[in-house]
Amino acid sequence: MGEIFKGISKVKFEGAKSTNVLAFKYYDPERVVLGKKMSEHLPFAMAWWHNLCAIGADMFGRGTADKHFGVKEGTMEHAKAKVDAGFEFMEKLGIKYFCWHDVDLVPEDADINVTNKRLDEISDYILEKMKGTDIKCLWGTANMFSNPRFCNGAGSTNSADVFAFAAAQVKKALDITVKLGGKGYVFWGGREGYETLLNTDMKFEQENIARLMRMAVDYGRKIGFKGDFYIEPKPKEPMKHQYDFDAATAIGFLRAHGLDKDFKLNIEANHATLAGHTFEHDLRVSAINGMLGSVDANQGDSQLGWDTDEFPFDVYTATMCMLEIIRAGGMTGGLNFDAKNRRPSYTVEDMFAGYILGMDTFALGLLNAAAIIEDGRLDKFVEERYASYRDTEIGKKIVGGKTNLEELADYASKLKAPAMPGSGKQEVLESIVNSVLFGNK
Ligand code: XUL
Ligand code: CO
Repeated sequence: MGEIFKGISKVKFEGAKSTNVLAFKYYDPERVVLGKKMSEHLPFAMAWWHNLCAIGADMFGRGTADKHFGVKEGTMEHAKAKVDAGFEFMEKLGIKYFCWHDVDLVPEDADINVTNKRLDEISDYILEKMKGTDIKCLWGTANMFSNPRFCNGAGSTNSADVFAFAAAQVKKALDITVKLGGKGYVFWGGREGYETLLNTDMKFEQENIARLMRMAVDYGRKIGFKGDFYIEPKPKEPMKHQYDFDAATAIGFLRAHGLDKDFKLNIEANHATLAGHTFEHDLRVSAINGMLGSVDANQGDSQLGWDTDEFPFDVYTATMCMLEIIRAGGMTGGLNFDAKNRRPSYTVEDMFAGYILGMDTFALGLLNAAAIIEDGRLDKFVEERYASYRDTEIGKKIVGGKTNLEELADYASKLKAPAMPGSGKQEVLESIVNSVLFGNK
């Protein structure tokens, strides 16, 4: 197949003053930040489902974008055209990774054997395409939420047959992930949750999810998968209650079931905010538990209560995200744009513009995070905020585990003035962030 995105050439860095819609203003892959190239700090990935499959349909209207790529949809020819389109898209943007669900790659047949054959064929085709490029698979996953059979979940389903079907899909998706050299394998528990407790054995359902994950680890390791398994937490949508509510819940689940050595987390911005957290909160929770694996980079809308999967535009949030990633010493995964164009943005130029926006936003986030770290005032403040545990005898005893309630009660009773902890200085710190970000404008 010839060029698909005709008229769009390789997207280049032109700098902040450029007015070229199809140029990077801040993402300069070769620029060195904190001793590493921008492209190494920012391992961007393309999400197969939004970019190559989604056409802007919603429950009130059909699609607005044309993703036929010149051939009939729902055919293997179309599946291959999507591969061609995806690789051309990634090469033009300089994106080095891609992520997929099994059913994003090929049309699903009623007979899983037919679907699996199609997956073999398309993965051969993708492997061929990867040759001669530096594009790699970031992670794969099985879609265990769209097919009606999964209406009660996959691992959490009430039906052993449906569970077996989910297992078959995970097995095949792992085969393809390994074949494509994927760095990770994701479980997003789309329908692993419940609508009402009236019909739900919560304990049993959670144990069964863990059983499915354990089988995935055992099989994956058997076929040579050395990467990380990831849970992608999300509190709700499509189910009312989802078991992987947020990072803390998912970590507790993994530890309770002995899965924490093989799993890390894939944190999605819009999922964290749906859980009532900031994006950086869930990143921090993952990082302090040694489980920050990968990121689904997008953003939600504070006025809407669902997952809008928008391209990242909020530079403050991208800054806080990059601060967390840098402080965690990086991630094993990458920054996957689990993001889609708004329905009225239906042109090919919009597809590119979405990624350019996201990549520039994260480049700004990286530059800002580096500036905040180099400025040092925030880190110093946090360090000094806890200085009493470092500098006083009683503080040292507390963190050293060398005291008890009796001694502390005695100590407190002798304190002359009521103890105050020192100002948190939030406004001062926010002002520092602004002055580092915006300099002498
Ligand atoms: C859904 C979502 C998924 C996962 C992969 O909200 O984020 O696309 O990233 O299944
Ligand atoms: Co996601």
